[in-house]
Amino acid sequence: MITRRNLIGTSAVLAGAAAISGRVQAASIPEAVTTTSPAMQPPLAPTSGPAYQPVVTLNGWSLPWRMNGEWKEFHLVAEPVERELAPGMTARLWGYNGQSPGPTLEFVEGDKVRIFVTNKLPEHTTVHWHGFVLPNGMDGVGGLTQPHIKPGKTFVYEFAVRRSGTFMYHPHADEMVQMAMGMMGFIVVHPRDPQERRVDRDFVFLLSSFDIDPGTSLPKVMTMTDFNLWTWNTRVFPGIDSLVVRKGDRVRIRVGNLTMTNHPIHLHGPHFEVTGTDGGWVRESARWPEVTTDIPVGGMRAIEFVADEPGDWAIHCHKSHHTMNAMGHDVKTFIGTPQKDLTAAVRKMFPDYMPMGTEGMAEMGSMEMPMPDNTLPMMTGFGQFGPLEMGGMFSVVKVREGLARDDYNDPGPYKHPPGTVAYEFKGAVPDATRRSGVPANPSNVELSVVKPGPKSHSNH
Ligand SMILES: [Cu+2]
Repeated sequence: MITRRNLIGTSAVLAGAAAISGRVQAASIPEAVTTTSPAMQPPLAPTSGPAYQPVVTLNGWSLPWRMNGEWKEFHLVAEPVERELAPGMTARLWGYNGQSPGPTLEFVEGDKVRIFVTNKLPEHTTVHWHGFVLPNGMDGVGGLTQPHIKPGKTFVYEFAVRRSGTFMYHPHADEMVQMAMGMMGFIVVHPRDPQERRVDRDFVFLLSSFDIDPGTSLPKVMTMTDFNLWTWNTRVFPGIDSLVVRKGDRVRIRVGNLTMTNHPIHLHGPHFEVTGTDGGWVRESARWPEVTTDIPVGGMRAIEFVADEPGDWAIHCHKSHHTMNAMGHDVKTFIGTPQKDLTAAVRKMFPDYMPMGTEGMAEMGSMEMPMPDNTLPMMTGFGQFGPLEMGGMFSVVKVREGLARDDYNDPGPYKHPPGTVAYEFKGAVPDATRRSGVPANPSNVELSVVKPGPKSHSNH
């Protein structure tokens, strides 16, 4: 639910804000629209300025703007926020306009944009427009290109948008802390001609990571690589929206990476082409098909495919620890180790001790174990056939026939045509036998070594 927050001075201005000369009147600030719901908002169709095909932000929304003369004006508020990572866990973060990530900004090639940034954080901040070519003084690097935005202050960024593509915004002030706290957002620049690079559905999400101890809600900002929550738009599976598409749709998915490691994003089913990178659109002749595309740190990728195969197709990071929720990384590996004796010994000291991992970790996917409040199971989420044993960076592309053009509602699990689901073999299974002639014991193998050198050729 989007609500409007009235800032001091707002109402007085709206009437008289026509004359613009690059410098704005102090009182002329557009409303800061805010929301706290993690529900995906429908795409925000433009009602002023040039037309474009809006994007869909997973578990997010796009920020409304106002036209003020030839300027498109937005208002971002940097502030502490609460974000539900998935039902059962809420994190205390910093973000923009009620949320982390902040709202998606949608511009059009050639737009002149003016972005008001109000700082309601306890420390100074700035905003860097990641990927944009703009006047150096608008680049948002605190200390280098501008004074920091002190708490309580509002700064104005103004620049012309030169090219279409996929971009991000984030602070460039104490960014180690501010990005670890969730400050980031997506920017999409649409082509001036709405028919150019047109797709039917255009999804965006940001990769971020947090280190939050089970039972707590504040990220540990000093963590550098050993994060325990790997998120898309600051949500973890099963809290991440499905990407619902209509069979036959041309689909674009844009991903930006603001974590401290790369993420190989893998899509089951449809093959895709990388059509955009940080630097712009990929020429058609230079595209190649992939099923996994690596999103580098600080990088952005746009992938596109035609949804011609109905089904529930997994899309996830292929680093398997990144499809887990909060987990201890210093746990010993016990596969194949009987823990019976050990368990008895440990339980004398810790009555609640539970042995794990003797037969792998799959048991974690369905077990109910006592957990502190405000945390999530390491592996979670259920499908129509059982536990998915996933968390973190995982979602599902749901390709369905006969959806309406703007229908993004979850259609539920895929109904497989009869005879198209993997099934149990009920016949007799013979014991495995070794092929004759293959020695079972390496020590029985006789090696005949031919030494290199002039003499070794005598045998040829
Ligand atoms: Cu990953």
